[in-house]
Amino acid sequence: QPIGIFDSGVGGLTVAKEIKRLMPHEDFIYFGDTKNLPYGEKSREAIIGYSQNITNFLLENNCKAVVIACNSATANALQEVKELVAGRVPVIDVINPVAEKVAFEIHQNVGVIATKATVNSGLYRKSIRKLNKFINVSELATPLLVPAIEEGFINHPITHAIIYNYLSDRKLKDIETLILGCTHYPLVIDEIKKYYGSRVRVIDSPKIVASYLRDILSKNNLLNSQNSEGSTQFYLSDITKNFEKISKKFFGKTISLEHKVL
Ligand code: DGN
Repeated sequence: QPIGIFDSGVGGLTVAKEIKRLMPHEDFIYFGDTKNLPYGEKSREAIIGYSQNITNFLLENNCKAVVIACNSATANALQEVKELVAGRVPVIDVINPVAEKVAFEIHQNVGVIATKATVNSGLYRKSIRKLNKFINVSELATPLLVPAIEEGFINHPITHAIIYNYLSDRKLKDIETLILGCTHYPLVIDEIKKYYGSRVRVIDSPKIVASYLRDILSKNNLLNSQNSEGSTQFYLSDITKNFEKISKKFFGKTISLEHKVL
């Protein structure tokens, strides 16, 4: 049985890649909702609807776990996705595993950069402070980053300028740790790290989510045997040049993309 992973576009690939690296014997179905992207700018109702449709598709395809590899979908639709799944398979999101880790580390001021949809939900702040109320959490919406990344402007002066502009915001002045609260952002993690040098620790969320997923699958006896080959199937609601370009960078030249409108 495959593991189902979804995002609005290429962002979830940063999570999928880590999951695949950690669990090479697993089969995957990746759904990129490129037709409805960007989720970060959409209403809560719209995000809930997209997430439910994709979850139904993953369940119809017999997935043994659903990974919401999108912060905007987690922040707005986690509860609804869980209700739809109704305990049939585990649902893994990208915010809670990170909040659980960060809440018990030594630092006082944590920053989060994310889309508007994620920042408006305040879910990072709530999840971290529920576990440790001595940590201050400052969340900043950085909406120009997703379109810049989707355009393929990686290691590009435009993205560089956007990053410098956002990270110099007063809200992030005293932070010791920065969470990349959008699955697209690890694609520009080197540029973000360059801004801070060693002053601020930048959290690699996909790694945390991947190991969280492995623990859950292992606890539920759901991991494939070490002999199985492992496969990945990609479905997109709109096949875009940009997805083709970035996904090839991640998964090599051979991947095939299937068009699927839900
Ligand atoms: N990758 C999504 C996230 O983690 O929030 C956002 C992408 C988007 O659609 N704006």
